[in-house]
Amino acid sequence: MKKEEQLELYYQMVLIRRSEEKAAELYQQGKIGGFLHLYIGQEAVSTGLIAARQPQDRVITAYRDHGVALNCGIPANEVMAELLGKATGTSKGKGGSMHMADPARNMWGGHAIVGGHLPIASGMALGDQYAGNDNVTICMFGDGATNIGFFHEALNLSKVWKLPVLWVCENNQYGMGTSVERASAVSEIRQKAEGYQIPNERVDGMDVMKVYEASQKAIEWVRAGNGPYLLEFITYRFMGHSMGDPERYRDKQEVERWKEGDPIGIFRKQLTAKKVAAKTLDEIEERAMTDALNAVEFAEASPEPELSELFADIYAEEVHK
Ligand SMILES: Cc1ncc(C[n+]2csc(CCOP(=O)(O)OP(=O)(O)O)c2C)c(N)n1
Ligand SMILES: [Mg+2]
Repeated sequence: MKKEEQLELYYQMVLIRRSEEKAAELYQQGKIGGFLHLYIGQEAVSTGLIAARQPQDRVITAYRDHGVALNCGIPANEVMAELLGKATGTSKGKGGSMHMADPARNMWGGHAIVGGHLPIASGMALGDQYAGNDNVTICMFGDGATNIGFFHEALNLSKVWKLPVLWVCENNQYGMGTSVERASAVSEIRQKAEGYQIPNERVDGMDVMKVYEASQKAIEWVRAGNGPYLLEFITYRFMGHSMGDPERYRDKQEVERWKEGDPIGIFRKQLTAKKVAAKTLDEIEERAMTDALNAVEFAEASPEPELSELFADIYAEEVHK
């Protein structure tokens, strides 16, 4: 990857971090309603993964979706406005934190039902296979989702029908307050793909370049018509499951240990070793901060959705007319 592209990835990772830090503040001020699940600590996964996709490749994920939305090219202003429930948000302020979406950018959401979007991913891949194009569907989900029936149905059909889908498990060690060891019969999530004879790989998810390389190989393998592939990225969320999590299930030392391997810090060291000046990286960090602050300003100044919008964009529209 060219140096400029690497610097762009650095920018994206810092933008996610700064935007979410601001979002946490806004949540505490009562300006964001509902749940807020932060991606802080996991930035390398979606940043490296989505950098490896082509624009025609579809991305679908769970509710921890702010970083994914930014990586897919949804402007920070629209992500922040969505968090505040404003009409200028990427889902017109009617989706909120868990439902960031923009089909024009091939970002198919933001889904709140654990595992519920996996069969949707198989369906999208089936649609592309039927249409005869070479799009790849990239479906991201947590370790917890792999204990749900949807996961097994979706993986099974994807193999039976040789669907062009890349399954991406973000193993951040916990599903809410339950560790992988306590919830999953196998500790290596990738082993679950073996049951469906889906080729798979376990990769360090704190190193954006390793994520990128593994993702690029896997995406092109799927695009070549070989059927599904599963990647398991080992990562960690630095914050609670959602805002207000008392975190009684893990000790502070464990969190501190993982923070020593901060994906932004790791990437900064790698770039510095490649002779990128500290000043260049500092400027990128400042730009990300400015963009996050501008996004907050834009979101706060934006209008609420009109009442007339209440029944627009829902299946039951006709019934309510
Ligand atoms: C079907 C369903 N069951 C339970 C929940 C409640 N719930 C929300 S998040 C979550 C944990 C999921 O963990 P994981 O898939 O590892 O994702 P992470 O939060 O770690 O990103 C649960 C059980 C839900 N949203 N949907
Ligand atoms: Mg998890």
